[in-house]
Amino acid sequence: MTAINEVGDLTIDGDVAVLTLNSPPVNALSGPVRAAIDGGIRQALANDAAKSIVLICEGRTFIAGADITEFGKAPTGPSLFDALAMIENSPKPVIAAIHGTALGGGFEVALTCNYRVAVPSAKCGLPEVNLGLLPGAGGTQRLPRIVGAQKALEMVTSGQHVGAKAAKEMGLFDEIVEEGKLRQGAIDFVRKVVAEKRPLKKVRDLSDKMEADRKHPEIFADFRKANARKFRGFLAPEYNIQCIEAAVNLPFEEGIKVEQKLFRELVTGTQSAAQRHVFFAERQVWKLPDVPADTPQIPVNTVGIIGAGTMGGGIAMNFLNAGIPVTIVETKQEALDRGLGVIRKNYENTAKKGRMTQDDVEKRMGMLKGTLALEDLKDSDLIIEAIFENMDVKKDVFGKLDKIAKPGAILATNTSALNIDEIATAVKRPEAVIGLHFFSPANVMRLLEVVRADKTSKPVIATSMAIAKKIGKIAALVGVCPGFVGNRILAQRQREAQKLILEGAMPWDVDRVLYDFGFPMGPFAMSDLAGLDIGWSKEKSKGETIRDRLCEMDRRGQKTSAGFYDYDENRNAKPSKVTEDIILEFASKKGINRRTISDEEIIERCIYPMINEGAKILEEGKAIRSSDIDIVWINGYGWPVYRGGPMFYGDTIGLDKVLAKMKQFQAQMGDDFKPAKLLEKLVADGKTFGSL
Ligand code: 3H9
Repeated sequence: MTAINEVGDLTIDGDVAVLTLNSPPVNALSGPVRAAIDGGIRQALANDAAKSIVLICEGRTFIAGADITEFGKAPTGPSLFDALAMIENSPKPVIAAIHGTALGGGFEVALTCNYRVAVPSAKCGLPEVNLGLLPGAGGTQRLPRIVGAQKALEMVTSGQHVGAKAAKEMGLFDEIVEEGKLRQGAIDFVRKVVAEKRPLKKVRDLSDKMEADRKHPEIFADFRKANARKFRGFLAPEYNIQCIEAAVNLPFEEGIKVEQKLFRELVTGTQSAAQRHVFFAERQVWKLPDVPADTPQIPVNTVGIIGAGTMGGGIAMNFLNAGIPVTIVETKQEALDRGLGVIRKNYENTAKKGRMTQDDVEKRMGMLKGTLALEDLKDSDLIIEAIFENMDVKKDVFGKLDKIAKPGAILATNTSALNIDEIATAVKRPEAVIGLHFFSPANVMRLLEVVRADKTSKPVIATSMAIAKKIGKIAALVGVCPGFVGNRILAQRQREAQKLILEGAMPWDVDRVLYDFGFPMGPFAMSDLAGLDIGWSKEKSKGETIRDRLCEMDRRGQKTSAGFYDYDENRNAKPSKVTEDIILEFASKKGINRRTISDEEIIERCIYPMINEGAKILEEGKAIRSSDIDIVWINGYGWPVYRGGPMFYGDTIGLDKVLAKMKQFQAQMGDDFKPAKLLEKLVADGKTFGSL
């Protein structure tokens, strides 16, 4: 065995040179890994005994891509193109031996090899699009030459991982070898290649699929049209499509030039920077400075849920999907039956769409027990209260739970607004109390705010984070404050949106600007969807707000075909004259001199106070990191991924610009815009949220 460098070594196994890379955690293509490939192939070529070369990796995976941390830094060592040229120009066959995930640049390395051998559990893919990128090492030119344009388009714009069996069928893998016997399997395969004197297959030379696709230029227009909604706002999918188009229409070398040019544009742009930030933020969010990874956890084998309404039912489905039995409690048989019925209907709808079998439906329903007796939660390891938002009622429930729940059980509340420290005073074991704030629909939305109260124990926090992961959520640990992190920031945007429509904009102006910013919908369309009457009561309504007036007229949102907007029978929204008149009347009563409001002001008024509130949250220690706030807003409120979250966005546009506007607005409109101390300090120090 010869060491090439600190991450690669070469072993001559009879007539086969085996180049092994070992760069934990994922063998990413850092400078040393590129140097090991380049140097390893050179040495293998210089060794007369070696007739062929196997490229294999140690650890959990084959190369999982370029080293994302290197982007934006000065490159060291040979370029990836140099390393790939060594492989592709090798006169001896080079075989990639794949386990784990061959992704991005890693799969591009494999596509440059003459053959690919993999174990059954291996996967491959080009997920660059999820980082706002495109495969920049020949992947967009080689992939379609094997699978054709249509399949290549699907793969590069979705970033999907393809399993070994499918990869073999598509021609991406040449041979599947026994699990655990990859090295020997690859050596046997390459010996066969040499013995049979098979030609040195180069993917770049394949042309039949490209010639066939050239006769169907409509593939691209059709693909763009079919995916327009999904790709809205993102640059990378379109750039990926252009590269596949180049593969079909241009010679290989010309196609590579297009790929290079577009890759450079993306990698230096703000969208990819934002998406790379999100990639790392999603991994950081699980790391809790004062709750180490080895904190003891409480085994959660059974879950109790109090309340079978929309939230309780949705929460229950998460656990049933993960194979954890649930007991759900209601106070009345009718409500219980309704709740259980909704859960069954949701599952049956999924089955109808072919995404689950009827057997799966029955299995899940078989793990769900409905009851009217709170005592039935005495054996639950985790109990989640999901009743309506009333402090007295919640405290009463927790008081009762305290007497019923077994020692060590976690007592969680799904409150989105109430003070969890106060709820915890209702029990003699406040260390067991935590907030698990699910977002509606709870079985769909990825975000979970795990709310740590003053006395919550570390095992309870560690277990809550672990269980969140188990049920497929992304969890952010936050502290107790009004609205926690997500809704507290939302309140800023909502307040400004309401003010703007009195000052001169219309709801559809605000919605359009925020939709164009990248949100799935604006605040007024959102209110119509949710129902304007949430938290509104006919008896108490005094016509004091625009919402009061709309609800009083039975314009309660989409469900009544009218709210801020008018809706046709297909739920298409149209600006409403009625709403407009109400707004104008309100503004005039308040003596507001309406003015033209620019799109720019809508963004600044709605978004900058969110960034400022995020700074206050950080200052108060209610979120651990600014990137955790970004995770909350991306996964819970539809913040566009390509803008990286509110805090990253603040850094991108410049905190000095945000601060200057906040000060200007404060002078004009008062302390709603009072800058956070942290914002002032960061600007004074020339720092960003990302630098904290
Ligand atoms: C590319 O290839 C561009 C080329 O086309 C062009 C070049 C010219 N770099 O996810 P995990 C870290 S773009 C650096 O928790 P899992 C990760 O941060 C790249 N670091 O494990 C984490 O660190 P920590 C295209 C990376 O088992 C640790 O590894 N490739 C990279 O759940 C473990 O990660 C991709 O987009 C990287 N490329 O999942 C693949 N990848 O422990 C991105 C991971 O400090 N990676 N890390 O928090 C993945 O999808 C998953 O990490 C993978 C493993 C499926 C591989």
